[in-house]
Amino acid sequence: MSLAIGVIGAGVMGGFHARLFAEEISGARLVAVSDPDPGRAGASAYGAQVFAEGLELIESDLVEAVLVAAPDAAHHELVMAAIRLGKPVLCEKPLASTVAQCREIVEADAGRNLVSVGFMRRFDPAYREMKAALDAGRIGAPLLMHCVHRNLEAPRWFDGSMIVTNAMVHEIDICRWLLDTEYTSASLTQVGDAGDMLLAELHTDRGAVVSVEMFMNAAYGYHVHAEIVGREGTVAMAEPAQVRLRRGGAMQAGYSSDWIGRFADSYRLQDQAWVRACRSGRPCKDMATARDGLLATGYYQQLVEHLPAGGGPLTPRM
Ligand code: ISE
Repeated sequence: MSLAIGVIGAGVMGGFHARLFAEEISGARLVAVSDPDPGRAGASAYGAQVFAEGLELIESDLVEAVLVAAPDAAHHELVMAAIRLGKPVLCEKPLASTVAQCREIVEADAGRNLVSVGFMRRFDPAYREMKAALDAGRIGAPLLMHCVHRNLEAPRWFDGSMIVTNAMVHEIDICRWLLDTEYTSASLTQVGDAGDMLLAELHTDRGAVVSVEMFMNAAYGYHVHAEIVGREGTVAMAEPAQVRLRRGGAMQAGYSSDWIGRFADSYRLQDQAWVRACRSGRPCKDMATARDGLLATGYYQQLVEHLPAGGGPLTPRM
C-alpha cells in the first residue's frame, strides 16, 4: 500500500511538495494539506482533505507520514507532535529555530529515526558527483571549497540574519556532508552597506577551508556554485543550465529565478528517498537526520552571534 502523506503549509515549498506527492513520487499518495488560508490549501490539495491546523492534520487517522513546510517558527511544535504519534516526518530546514528546541527533538527521536530534515542539496546530482570524486580520492585531500549562493532578489520578509539562518544554512550543511567534517571557527565580512552580501570563511577540523559568498540581490537569477580544490585536482559544478542558445555571435545559458528551478530534481529525489525509507523501514543514509538539523542550527546561531564582531570560534553544539 502506498504511504499516505499530509503536507503542512501550502506556500511555495508546501505547494511544490504536495504536487510531487500527488503526481510524481511513486509509493506515495497525498491525503491531506493544511494551511491557515483555505484557498491556498485547496489549491495545493489535488482533491485531498484540507485542514486549517497542522496539528489537526498530524492527528488525523488519514495521515501516516508528514511533510512540514510551515513557517520556521512552527517547526518544533509540529515535529514534536509527529514524534509523539510515531509518524515519520520530513521537515523543511531549519529543523527548529533554536538549539534547545532541536535538542528536544533529537532526544525525543533517539532510537526511532522518525525525523528527517529537508537539506535537499544532498540529493543534487552535481553535489553527489563532487562527493563521489572526492571520496574516490580523485582530487586528493580537499584543501579549499569555494561556494557561491546568489538569489535574484531578497524576499520581502528577509531580515538581517536570515542571510545566514535561511539561506547560508544550506552551505553549512552541504559542506559538512561533502567534506565529512565539523567547523571550528569562522570569519565573516559584511560586504557593502545594504546587508545583502556576506563573505564567510569557515575552518574545519580536518584543516580544509570553506569560503561562501552570499548575495541576496544578484539581479540576474538564482545561482549556486561550488568547487573543491584538492591536493591533486579540483572538482567543480558545471553551469546549471541544460541548454545553450547561440545567436547573433553570442552564446547564452539561462538561470532560473529561484531555487525550485535549480533544485527541482533534488527535491524530487529527496522526497522519493524519504518515501522509500518510510515504506521499507530502512533509513536512507544520505538524508539529513535530526542530529544534522541540530548541528546546522547550532552553527548558524553561533555565526549570527559572531556576525557583528566579524567571526569567532565554532563548536558543534550537541
Ligand atoms: C530558500 O529557503 C532556499 O532554500 C534557497 O536555497 C535560498 O537561496 C533562499 O534564500 C531561501 O529563502
